Amino acid sequence: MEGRQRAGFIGLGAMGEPMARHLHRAGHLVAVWNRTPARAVALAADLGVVAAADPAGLAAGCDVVLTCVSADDDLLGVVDALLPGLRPGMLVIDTSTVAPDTAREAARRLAVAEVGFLDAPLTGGVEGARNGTLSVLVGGGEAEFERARPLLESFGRRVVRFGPVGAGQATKAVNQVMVAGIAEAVCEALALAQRLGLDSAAVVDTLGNGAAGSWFLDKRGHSMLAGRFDVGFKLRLLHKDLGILAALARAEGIDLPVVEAARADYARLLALGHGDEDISALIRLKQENVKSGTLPATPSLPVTGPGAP
Ligand code: NA7
Repeated sequence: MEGRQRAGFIGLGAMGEPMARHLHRAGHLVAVWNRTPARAVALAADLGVVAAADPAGLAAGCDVVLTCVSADDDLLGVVDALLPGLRPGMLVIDTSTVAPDTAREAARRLAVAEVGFLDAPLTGGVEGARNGTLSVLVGGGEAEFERARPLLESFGRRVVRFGPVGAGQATKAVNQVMVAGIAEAVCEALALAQRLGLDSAAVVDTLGNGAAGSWFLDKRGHSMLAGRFDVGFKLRLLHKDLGILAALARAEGIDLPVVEAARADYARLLALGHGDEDISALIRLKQENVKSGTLPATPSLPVTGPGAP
């Protein structure tokens, strides 16, 4: 039956590992592969599935292969490594965030082997992956989508097809503009609350209940105020997504100023060695900005010297 397709999972990182567990719970998972083998060996032992020796070996025992790797070149490398093990009629579903053009290129390479492809990037973060409450943004053919639906619903609460291959990634790009902009606003606001000497924990709880409420403020407000950036979404990955958006803006001949500002901030944090921290580590820069005098030390700071009124 359709719901019992044999699935293999490639890329057992922060998102992939919990998603593979959901596929297993739903009865689909038969094999896993990860570039760093220890992760695959540990999960396979835990779940009683096969730890494949390589992507082609994994493909040989599956009907559907799901991937969740870091970036564009990683995905295309995995697709190439899968090809020797794929059979006509199989389906590859990529849940990584890559450029729409990369999704279309992966689909082209797989079509040569008569293998279907869906781009299926995710929103909902590591918590969403653990809880099986992700939104899955799908691009690809309707028949492939219906075939994939039971697998995607094992970890996705909302599974929506937006159009042909690439449309899922285009939708994810739209999402990342909002993710980046909300992070800019929340981190800037909480650094200001600290600067003004407010009870910033009470600010999070109280303002989070009103028009300024957001997933990011709710889930990351308290941890960023405590200086904890170990949970969640690595900022190097958002920086990568903002690069995808910058390329989209160039291709469309438009400006995305929110994206440009956020991209510059995350480039700075990467250069400072914070790439593996959660995106809420952006508050570090907002706190520094305050210290370096972007805002006056107190609202009533006396102004002296030439030109003073
Ligand atoms: P993580 O936790 O950094 O995990 C990335 C995974 O991708 C991890 O399993 C990596 O293997 C794997 N990876 C990275 N590069 C490659 C290459 N070249 N070949 C094979 N496997 C690779 O990221 P997340 O799980 O948070 O995010 C994954 C995607 O979802 C990303 O596109 C996000 O933007 C959204 P490793 O264990 O390091 O050997």
